[in-house]
Amino acid sequence: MRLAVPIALVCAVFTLWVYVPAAGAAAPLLPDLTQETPYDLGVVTDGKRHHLGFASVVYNYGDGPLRILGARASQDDPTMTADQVIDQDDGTHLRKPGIGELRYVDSITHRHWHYLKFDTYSLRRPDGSLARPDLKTGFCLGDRLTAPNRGPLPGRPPFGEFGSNCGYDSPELLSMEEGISVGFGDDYGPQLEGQFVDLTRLPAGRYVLVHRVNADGALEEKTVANNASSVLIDLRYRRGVPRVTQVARCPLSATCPVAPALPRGRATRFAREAFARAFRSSASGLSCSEPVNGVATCSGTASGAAATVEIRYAVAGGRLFWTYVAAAGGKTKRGRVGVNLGRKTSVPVERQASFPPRGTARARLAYCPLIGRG
Ligand SMILES: [Ca+2]
Repeated sequence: MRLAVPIALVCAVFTLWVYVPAAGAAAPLLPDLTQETPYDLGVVTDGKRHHLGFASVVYNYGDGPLRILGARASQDDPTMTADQVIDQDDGTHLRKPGIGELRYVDSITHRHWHYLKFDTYSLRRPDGSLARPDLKTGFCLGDRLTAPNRGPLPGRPPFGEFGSNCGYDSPELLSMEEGISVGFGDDYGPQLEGQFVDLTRLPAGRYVLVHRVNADGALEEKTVANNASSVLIDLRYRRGVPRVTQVARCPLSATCPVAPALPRGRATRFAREAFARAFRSSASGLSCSEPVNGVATCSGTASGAAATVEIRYAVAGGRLFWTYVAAAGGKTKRGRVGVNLGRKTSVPVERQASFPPRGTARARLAYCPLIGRG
């Protein structure tokens, strides 16, 4: 674990926390932030500009709470320096300093302290390159909803420890605590401030909407393997207005679609079809070995000679295929077959007269109907 033990950085303002050396016998109770798949997608358009909105939620399925403590020396400093405070199983705490900043946001719809860059949203091309960036500025973390039951959570308190007003209407504060208790989550509805990406002038095609928590790895947690989830969309235009279809959902993956496991039986079925496609004839006795690293090698006979077929899944351009390399009679043929990704969902489109200019209080009002949220 990369925890520092900043004895010299103990802040006299906070007498609640006890600092102990990391080498002690106590075990840290780390949070585990889990990024859920983006949901409630919707397009808002005025005919010229188009925003793809979405809801997001992060749960804590760890052993201890995510506890973020911000502090500043005086009100002259516009930001608080944020530390992560980690509970330990003996009741003491560790502190990881400098994990980010808290900034007070004062607008029509926001009057509280935001932890910056907790969660990031991006729209990416199927090759992973960035198509549209994150527009979110910060998060007011809190225990806003109960996490779905996915197994024992010994650290789950009966009630959430953290509120969700984040120092509402209190710009004078010198310290601020935010966080997410074990077994609770922090959610944000679509089209709130920064809960969208800008589709304007984006070419038609397939894109992956990726939500990733703790993207910079500043927060200590049990694992980062569950920190990203994504949705594959298909973007088209009709009379200049986007038509977005949700093609696939990919929990716990930053890429979408994801190639599924290739069972031996399915590989054998694909191999028979592949041979028929390649040579317009059937191979007899065709059977496949157990796939290794996603590749199945299959063999049989055709017209009394050896026939082989290699099968694997492949993802290209936001589409899922199974591919083959078939060989018989001294000839080798390659091909790929598209896989239906299942039910597609049309993303609703809402029209509005116009978008207010960016950066104005009125613009924030359009996307942030709830004071005290976001
Ligand atoms: Ca995690």
